[in-house]
Amino acid sequence: MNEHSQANYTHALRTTALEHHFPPFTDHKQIEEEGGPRIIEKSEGCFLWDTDGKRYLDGMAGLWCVNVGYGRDRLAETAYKQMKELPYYNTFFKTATPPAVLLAEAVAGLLPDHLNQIHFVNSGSEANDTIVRLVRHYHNLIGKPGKKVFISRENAYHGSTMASASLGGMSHMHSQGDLPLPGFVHVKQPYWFAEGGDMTPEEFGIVAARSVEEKILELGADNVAAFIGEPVQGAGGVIIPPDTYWPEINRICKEHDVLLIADEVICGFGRTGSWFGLQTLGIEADIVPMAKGLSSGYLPIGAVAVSDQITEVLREQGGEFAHGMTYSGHPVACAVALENIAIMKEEGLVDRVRDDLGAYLNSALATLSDLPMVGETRSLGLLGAIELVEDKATRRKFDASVGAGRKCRDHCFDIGLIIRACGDTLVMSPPLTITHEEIDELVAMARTAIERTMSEVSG
Ligand code: PXG
Repeated sequence: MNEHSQANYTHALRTTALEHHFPPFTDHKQIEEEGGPRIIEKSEGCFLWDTDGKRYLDGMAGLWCVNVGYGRDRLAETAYKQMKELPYYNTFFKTATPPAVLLAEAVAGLLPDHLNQIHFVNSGSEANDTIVRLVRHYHNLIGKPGKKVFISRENAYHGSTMASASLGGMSHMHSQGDLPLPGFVHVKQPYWFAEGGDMTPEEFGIVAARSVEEKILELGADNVAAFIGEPVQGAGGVIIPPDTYWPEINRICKEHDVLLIADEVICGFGRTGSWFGLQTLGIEADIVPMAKGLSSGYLPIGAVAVSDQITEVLREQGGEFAHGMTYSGHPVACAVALENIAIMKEEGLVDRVRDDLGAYLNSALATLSDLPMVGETRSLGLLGAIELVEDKATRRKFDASVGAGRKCRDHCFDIGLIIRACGDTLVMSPPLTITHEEIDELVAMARTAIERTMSEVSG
């Protein structure tokens, strides 16, 4: 296509998008004013191209999911082969398919010993919705019908359906759809940089964990079903808890007989340098939702891993588990996920994050600390964050009306880098295949974007 017809093509798609495509997590009026969405059309490795031929380094791995990077022929060939063999069959009513069975075995093999049963769904939201039903059902079966309330954290993200958004702690989501539903409460997040005040991170980790215990005591342990937390909060701003946090949460959940759910939708599949974030951080979970990196986003699939203790009760006393979706354990998605795990193992991607890339990203981000606007950089594995602040010494944030994070994110796009802004926290989660040179490129582009933002906000 020549330049002229390429521009026409882009314009036509953007206009049609405005006419017919009702997009998620988008201000519809704003994209209309901007002439429509940017249209991403091609990919390879860690890079994306839009319809104008502009190249972007994808510092987000899509939406925290393309762990093996773009352009994997093996995954495309696996999907093609499975579609020819058996494009669809369900896993209801005493039936299964080879990919579903083999993927369940593979996922169980990556998890701690007590997590052996894997229930498939199509997304992280469905995984968490499923867990709400499953946990309530379990407590009814064991004669503790009062244990129904879920404790989560402010600013947590657990999905977008009615129950998973109720589990989440995002107030701007709650205000749409009259959420949370009854039976969901939220406590302090372990976000030292924003909320730790004069405490050391270690002291604050204990305080944040104890807010769970205080809530349990307030509600009565007989009324509390479970606590859910992401090992590292992703969409909330890559919030890496102080070292004291998760050990204290383990103690509290055990002591008060509260199930512990580790939401691994972002942290799972190598992101933190172990197969699961719970292994990196020592979380003793009873139930583990996952999605995203399970198939590296090549096809939609999620899963819930359930402890032996719970599955035993469901098997012995539960009768038929009356829950499932048409596409639960879809054979093509399962086959692709299985191949995705095989690629990760063969290329040693998880070890690479633990032994090399995690430290490399950490030091590369730290070079940004000389910028007056950078209050902190932090990372764990290939989850990274840059805090933009008005005053470094006191960690004082900009007034929300300044929109520093949003402005900086937009500069990144202009320069050719995709990272996300959670308020004024820039976050990233690149493919696990990223090279040192690409990390250097990412950080250099982030520096330019922050410098442009600094001159913009300081007049
Ligand atoms: N749990 C966690 C921890 C997530 O990050 C979900 C559950 C829901 O998964 P599904 O597959 O239903 O989207 C998520 C999803 C963002 C962003 O803006 C993050 C997610 C989804 C959309 C946007 O960072 N995380």
